[in-house]
Amino acid sequence: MTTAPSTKTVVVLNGPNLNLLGTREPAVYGSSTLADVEQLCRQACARHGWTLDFRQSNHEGDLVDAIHEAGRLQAQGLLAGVVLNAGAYTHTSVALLDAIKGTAVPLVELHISNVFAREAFRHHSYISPAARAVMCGWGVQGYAMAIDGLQHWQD
Ligand code: CA2
Repeated sequence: MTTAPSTKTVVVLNGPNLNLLGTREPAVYGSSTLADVEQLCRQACARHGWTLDFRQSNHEGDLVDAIHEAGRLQAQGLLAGVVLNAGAYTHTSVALLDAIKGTAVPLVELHISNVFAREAFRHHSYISPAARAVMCGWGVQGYAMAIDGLQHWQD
């Protein structure tokens, strides 16, 4: 007897301070809250029949652990992909770079704002060399666009 395949999961990871979304700096990040972003992601996943695992952490190690978890899903053929907004860790974290390289998860690096139109320290990303795709400047709608884009990487 064959068992029905489990649905694939999209892991959306949000780094430090993104829990403050919608409460400050609306000119840079818009007025949507992180709960609104989760809702957008849930709708996008529903379009593709995928399960959503949506998380935010202010702690670098939690994000590393979440990427390792995604790697285990990937090994079981149950990962559609990872969308990572690492926040300020984008510009500092060799640990996240190593986690992405070490797990080889298909990952979209995402930023709400156009980081290249901002301060010079935001122009460098430790994550980009290990990401399959990089998106910035589309506002929170970028999350849904990134999830839709994962469709192109499925077998
Ligand atoms: O544009 C993005 O999505 C960023 O990843 C956001 C990070 C920033 O450090 C990156 O350079 C670009 C900051 C996230 C903090 O989000 C806040 C939102 C509202 C109020 C305060 C912080």
